[in-house]
Amino acid sequence: MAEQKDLPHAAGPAGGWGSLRGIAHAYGDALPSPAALRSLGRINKPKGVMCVSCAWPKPANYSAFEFCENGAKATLWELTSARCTPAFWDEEGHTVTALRDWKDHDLEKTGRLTHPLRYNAATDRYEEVSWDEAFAAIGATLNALPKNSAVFYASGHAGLEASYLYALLARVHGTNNLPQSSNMCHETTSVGLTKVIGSPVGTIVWEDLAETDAFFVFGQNPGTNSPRFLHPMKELKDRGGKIVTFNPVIEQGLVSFVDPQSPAAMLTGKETAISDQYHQVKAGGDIAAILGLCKCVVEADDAAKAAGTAEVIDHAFVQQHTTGFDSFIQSCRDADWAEIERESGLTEAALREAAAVYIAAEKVIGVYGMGLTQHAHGALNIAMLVNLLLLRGNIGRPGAGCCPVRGHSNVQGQRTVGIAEKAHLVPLDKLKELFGFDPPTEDGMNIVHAAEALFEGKVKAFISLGGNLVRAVPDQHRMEAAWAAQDLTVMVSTKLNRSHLFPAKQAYILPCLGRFETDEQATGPQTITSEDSFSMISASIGYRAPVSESVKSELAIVAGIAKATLPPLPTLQWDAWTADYGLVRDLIERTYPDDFRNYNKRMYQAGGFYRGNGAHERVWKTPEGKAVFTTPDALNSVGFQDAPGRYRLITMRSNDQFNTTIYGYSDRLRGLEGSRDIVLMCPEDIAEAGLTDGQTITLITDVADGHDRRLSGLKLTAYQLPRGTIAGYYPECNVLVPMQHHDALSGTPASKSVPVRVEAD
Ligand SMILES: Nc1nc2c(c(=O)[nH]1)N[C@H]1C(S)=C(S)[C@@H](COP(=O)(O)OP(=O)(O)OC[C@H]3O[C@@H](n4cnc5c(=O)[nH]c(N)nc54)[C@H](O)[C@@H]3O)O[C@H]1N2
Ligand SMILES: Nc1nc2c(c(=O)[nH]1)N[C@H]1C(S)=C(S)[C@@H](COP(=O)(O)OP(=O)(O)OC[C@H]3O[C@@H](n4cnc5c(=O)[nH]c(N)nc54)[C@H](O)[C@@H]3O)O[C@H]1N2
Ligand SMILES: [Mo]
Repeated sequence: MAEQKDLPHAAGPAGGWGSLRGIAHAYGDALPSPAALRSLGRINKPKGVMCVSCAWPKPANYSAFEFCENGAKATLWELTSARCTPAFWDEEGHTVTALRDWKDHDLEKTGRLTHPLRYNAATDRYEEVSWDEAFAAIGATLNALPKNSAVFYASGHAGLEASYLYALLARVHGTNNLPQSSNMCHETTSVGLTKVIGSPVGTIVWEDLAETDAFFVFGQNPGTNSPRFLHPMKELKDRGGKIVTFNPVIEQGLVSFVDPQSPAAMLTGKETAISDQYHQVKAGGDIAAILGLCKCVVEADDAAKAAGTAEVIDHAFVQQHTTGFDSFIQSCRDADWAEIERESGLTEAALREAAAVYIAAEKVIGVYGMGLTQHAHGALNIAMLVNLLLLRGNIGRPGAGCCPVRGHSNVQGQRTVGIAEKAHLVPLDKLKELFGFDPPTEDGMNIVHAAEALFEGKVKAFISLGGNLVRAVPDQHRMEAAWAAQDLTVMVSTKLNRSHLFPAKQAYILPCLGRFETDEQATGPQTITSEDSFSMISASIGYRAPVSESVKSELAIVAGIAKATLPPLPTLQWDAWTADYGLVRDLIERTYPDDFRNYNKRMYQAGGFYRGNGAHERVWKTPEGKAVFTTPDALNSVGFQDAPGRYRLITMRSNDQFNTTIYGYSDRLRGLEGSRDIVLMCPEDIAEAGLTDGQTITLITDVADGHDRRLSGLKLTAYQLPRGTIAGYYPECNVLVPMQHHDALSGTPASKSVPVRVEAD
């Protein structure tokens, strides 16, 4: 366990009074109406509203306040009473160009968007436009362009119904260019997990959390990004289970937790220690670390065999369910501890301690997030974690499994219902049968492909269903220029953001309802559904008055664009579908009958309904028909060589943001306050580089590809990190990430190890 007293910025526990202060602070800043606070009680309840924040599931037996600090912040941020009306653009200094100097926080703080807007290049401002005019112009422009020059992006916000129709719109238009935010996030999981266990998503269900003996947590930060996960973690600790964490940064949520929903804990300040062991692996060092763990398991199994005691490897499982075992085992035996230590930054002794917990636990859940996915060999990171789990049969039995923690509340579900650039993931024959058109069979572009095509001027139109792509992707400066050079940008948004400030020749901002608002259509109020990290699908019903009479639901906007763009096939019932979302759910059920059986009824079940997952039942949908052991061909995941003066930069989230939405400047759980323009480095590296704590520096990307990428004015901040690993905030650091620096298999940007140099300002 790393020594807390060594931390230059020791912070209080996750949860506790600090989290209530965090919520109160966001409340003060986000200006919600008092009724907004009452909305918190409706989050994640049956017939309530699914939290707009992360994709952590809601339990069937929900507690009175099934929300968390950051869910509350996201809610209050959406329910702000501030409005960004067309009058905003009449004010002095509010030109698009001038607004580029504003911070992300200040842009979104202008409040909810209330009217459809069109960019006017003559005044350099957006101005109000009617919905009909906007739809007609968008349709005409899309139809004048080559079909494959249009891209239909989705961030993971919109519900399953709008998402299904959005994918249908793109395909009837003639393209599979349907990238999604998961291309920057868990695409490594979709591709990497599918390769080794035949499932693109996690294998555990809610009940497994209560049964497990240990969590092994790699590169996921529940305290900030999925705080409701801290409750099952605390429960595991209360029943004597173990948590072992691998993370270069000491994340307070993984150190200790005070349950803000427990009056006793709040009054006594009783902290639950979360991690029994905290291993500060180097950024990109997980492959070596996990190889070390597996080496210990193999050794223990050999010893057991020699001593005639119970086997450590589950050989019956391995025999029946896996392939590739012999080669992998050989690589464990061959692995050299000195190399493992050098590549992971961890000692053999520390890894042996972690392996002892793994071996002693009967049921283990492997948890991971962006710390594994966002690397040049991210898919190998995941395959290594799966290797570890497979050795002891820890997939597909109660209390055990693989748990990727997803990001956006419906990011997984959007992929389920057809937002996918890969044609083979979609039942195209079903679409043809249902709608009578020939869906495109050629793969579309993922985010990296789309960005590269933008740089080459081949993409001419970008439609965004939510999100802030220009700010979220790598190579932000190149993106901004290329984005603005297009013929058309259309952004379906709730708040103003940086992507709006690089309008194409024709640019529209189309404001949509938030999830808390009543979605009143011709047949009455509508329900939407979403899918969480555990493949549970549940309903969400808004009940607050819409922010303005001029906003539309996401589904109505998609239908509006579709009607204005596509030929009027009799099978395309855009008006009827907009009037009754139940009809869209019927279509989803007909397209995916196994997953969505009896959809319109089951969506109201407490906790939602389970879509099912082969790997959970030990049915492996891989080409081999088995789970696959992967022999590593690299010992770190960074994809570049170490060199003197070259650091591995982690781009991290603060406790006061949701992706590019910045609530404030308090990263409370890391003890960092007041500024996001900082870079963290360990004291030894600061000294060796001849720098001093507190001085301002420039980060320069250490890649020789003809592009100069740098970020200046960052305050160097001494922090307890492994040697050679430094950290700065996402999205600010996105100017530094080269577009070509991504996971080899899935294309997920390698945002957790960017090669950079440091220069004093
Ligand atoms: N409040 C809040 N909630 C969110 C979000 C948000 O921005 N704010 N974003 C949502 C989204 S879209 C997503 S995808 C999830 C993201 O949630 P997470 O997956 O937790 O993502 P990050 O915070 O980017 O990084 C996770 C952790 O990886 C560690 N890490 C970095 N590099 C390495 C490495 O090489 N190895 C290991 N082992 N660890 C490493 C970092 O220190 C960090 O603690 O959260 C979702 N929930
Ligand atoms: N360097 C670096 N880059 C990263 C990451 C990283 O860790 N490091 N993380 C990556 C990850 S995991 C992700 S998921 C992406 C996120 O990328 P995106 O999903 O594109 O970005 P967000 O910041 O989530 O989008 C915020 C905007 O969404 C809009 N919005 C909010 N709610 C709604 C809604 O209900 N409906 C609609 N239509 N719009 C809404 C608002 O206008 C808001 O400004 O960023 C990626 N980029
Ligand atoms: Mo994400």
